[in-house]
Amino acid sequence: MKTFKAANSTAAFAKVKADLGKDAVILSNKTITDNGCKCCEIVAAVEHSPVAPPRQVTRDSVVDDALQDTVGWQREWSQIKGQIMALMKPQIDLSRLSPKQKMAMEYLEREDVNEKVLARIYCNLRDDPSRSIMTALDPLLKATPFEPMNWANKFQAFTGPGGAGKTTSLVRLALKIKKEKPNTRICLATADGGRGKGRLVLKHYAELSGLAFREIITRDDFALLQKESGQFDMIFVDLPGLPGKTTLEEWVHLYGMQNCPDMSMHLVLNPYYSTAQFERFTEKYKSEQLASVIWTKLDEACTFGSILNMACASGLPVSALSYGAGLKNSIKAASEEMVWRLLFMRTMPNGDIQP
Ligand SMILES: Nc1nc2c(ncn2[C@@H]2O[C@H](COP(=O)(O)OP(=O)(O)O)[C@@H](O)[C@H]2O)c(=O)[nH]1
Ligand SMILES: [Mg+2]
Repeated sequence: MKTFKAANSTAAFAKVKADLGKDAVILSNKTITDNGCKCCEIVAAVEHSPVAPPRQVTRDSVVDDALQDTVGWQREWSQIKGQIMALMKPQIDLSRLSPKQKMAMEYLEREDVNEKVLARIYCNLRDDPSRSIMTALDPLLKATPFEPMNWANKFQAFTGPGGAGKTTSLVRLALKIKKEKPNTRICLATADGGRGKGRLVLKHYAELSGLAFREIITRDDFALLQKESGQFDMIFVDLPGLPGKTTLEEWVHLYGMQNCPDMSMHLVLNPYYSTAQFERFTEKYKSEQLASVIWTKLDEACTFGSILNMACASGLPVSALSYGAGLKNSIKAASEEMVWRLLFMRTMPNGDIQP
């Protein structure tokens, strides 16, 4: 049994994993005061349990296991799908398409739309030379614009890799809603206190715009915020970039957010990560609570195929598009048309055309 102290639960948990490995069991996780500063203390241990006798495998036990482990089940299914797609790839015969369809397929490939998605589009087009590329694409991508009427949950949390644009997007979307509906009672909460900068940005804008500000150092603070959530119409939660081996599911458990039905999580990503990196992030940020993807730094990207790839891989809608670092006129609630304009015309959501 060991005690770990750090500025917040994220950092303390990273220490637990580095020291005790992935089988560590958390015995307690509290906010404490150390030298006058609030911080997190986790007590963790590694359990050496006797090896359980092998369970008899029956049809029911297999189904039970699968139902209990929905994430594992999805992973397996996505691997199977990947293998089917790999087998299908040589079957893509562009000469079976009409010249217009073929041109569209070649264009999408140049825009970094991946093989899996191209195979799906091909199957949709193959048997009907008059079918337009847009009717084949339409079912693959959905947008749910980031506007309060579409996102009714009280808690809106922003997750994703460090530097992706979580804090900036959160601030801009919160200020946009405040401007459109000044009576909305908004709270900005940060669980990213450790590194300092994001926390200060959030605090600064909260003070400047008359929004409430809360800090989430451990699960105790989140429980408190849930208790006082009646005071607010919307609570924006800024999550930290997760250290090396920590997954979003582990992190959410650590902060007691897994049983918060009133929370939507948005994954903030840039379109220009490599394929391997996207796969890594899809694994790391997989969660039942993920509700949308927010794409940022569109102004810095030269292809946008990854937006479609991610929509197909995750089934999540796109909710917002960010295309500049400034606070003003740099983020928009997403629509499907905006994404297609990006992909086919390199047109930013504000109408600017990418050279
Ligand atoms: N060019 C550009 N920069 C952006 C965009 N969104 C965010 N940034 C910048 O990216 C950097 C990291 O953003 P931040 O919100 O702190 O990322 P976080 O670590 O995910 O919270 C900051 O310098 C932002 O100004 C965008 O759409 N375009
Ligand atoms: Mg941040």
